[in-house]
Amino acid sequence: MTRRALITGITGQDGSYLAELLLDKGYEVHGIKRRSSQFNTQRIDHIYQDPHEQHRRLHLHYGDLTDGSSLTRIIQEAQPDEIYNLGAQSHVAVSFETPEYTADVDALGTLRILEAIRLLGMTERVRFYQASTSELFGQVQEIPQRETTPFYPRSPYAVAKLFAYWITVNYRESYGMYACNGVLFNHESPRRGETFVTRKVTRAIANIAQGLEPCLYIGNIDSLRDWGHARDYVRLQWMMLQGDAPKDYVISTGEQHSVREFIRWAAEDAGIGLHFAGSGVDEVGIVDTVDPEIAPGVAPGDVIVRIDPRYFRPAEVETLLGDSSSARAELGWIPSMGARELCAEMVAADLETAKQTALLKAFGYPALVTVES
Ligand code: NDP
Ligand code: GDR
Repeated sequence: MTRRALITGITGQDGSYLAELLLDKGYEVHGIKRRSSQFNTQRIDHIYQDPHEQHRRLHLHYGDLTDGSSLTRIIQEAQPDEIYNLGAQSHVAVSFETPEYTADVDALGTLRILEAIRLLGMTERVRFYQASTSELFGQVQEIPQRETTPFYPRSPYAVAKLFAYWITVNYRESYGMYACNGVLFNHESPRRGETFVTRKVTRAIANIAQGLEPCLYIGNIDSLRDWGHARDYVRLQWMMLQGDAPKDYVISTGEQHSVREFIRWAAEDAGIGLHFAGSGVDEVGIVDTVDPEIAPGVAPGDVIVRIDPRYFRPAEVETLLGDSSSARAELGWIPSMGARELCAEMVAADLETAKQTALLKAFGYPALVTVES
């Protein structure tokens, strides 16, 4: 029997990697996408299957986590064995601007799915994965953070995810559902949204190296995070639904680095030696050395990083470091990549795009075709 999975948030970073993984494993994959005035399926275009194909295994449905009836309809149509709830307003800073919407999508959206499963009489059939987050730890009560560390959320996003965490536990305990939380620490990739800090940095540094942008404006560079690769983390999401009993796990690399360190690595990978000078909002990143082959757009002495307080948050999560020893011991999960290698992969991808853009800008389309062929 072909197994069926439904992914909310299939057009996002994790959704796209998870869809790839499940298709590779032979699943029939259903995904929920939102109506948008522009195409929003770029991350899954490479696995897209034409709806006119008879034997396709990827099916996209229009729906929204704020629209309970659409969720019920899709679950009824797709008849999934596994549901991965990855859809969310996932940007912490944006959640301070749109707290009510964030709660609607991230907290009530989770409840709507669980309730649809229950009302459709599918509690015994469906296994449910909830995308929980290290942001639940917020103002950390213990270092490193593990499954038993108390939560202290510090943003509307994190508070909404706290509700989602507990409603998932509640449906497991009340209705005997196979429902579990993956408490995932930050995970990134070349597909990461452009406004999250790692991608913002790798994209801007690549553009600066190619002379497309003068400067990276950034917020709190002292913030400490435990960054892993998204591909490793979606593998774990699948593993969590294959067990004998549902259980919540913390997932992390166990390595911690600062935003400042990440910026320096990205510059290094883009052929730029960089040092920081000044302090507070006057701190800047200055170019020391340049490899002109990779970074023709900058010169020693250029200031290419500046602090902009508009990126500070009303309440910050200063430090996160995970202890994922339970997942490693019980599920055999091991991350394949640490933050340094991850940064190099992201810079390489963004440099490729920046080089193409620079060529297009300088010589037009024929030059790009000549270089690529
Ligand atoms: P993304 O922001 O890349 O993707 C979010 C997805 O949710 C997109 O497909 C988006 O659609 C969809 N979405 C947003 N709003 C709605 C809505 N109202 N109805 C239906 N779908 C919606 O996030 P990631 O892939 O990085 O993260 C996946 C999940 O994991 C999220 O729930 C996130 O909060 C959580 N998480 C992420 C971590 C990380 O470091 N990446 C760490 C811990 C948890 P569209 O493409 O149209 O915008
Ligand atoms: P985070 O990720 O808030 O941890 O949430 P993000 O990359 O947005 O921020 C990480 C840290 O970097 C600091 N920072 C900046 N952040 C952004 N976005 N832009 C900036 O210019 C900037 N300058 C400094 C932030 O203050 C923060 O301390 C991510 C999301 O994927 C969530 O959905 C997920 O739950 C958590 O990771 C785990």
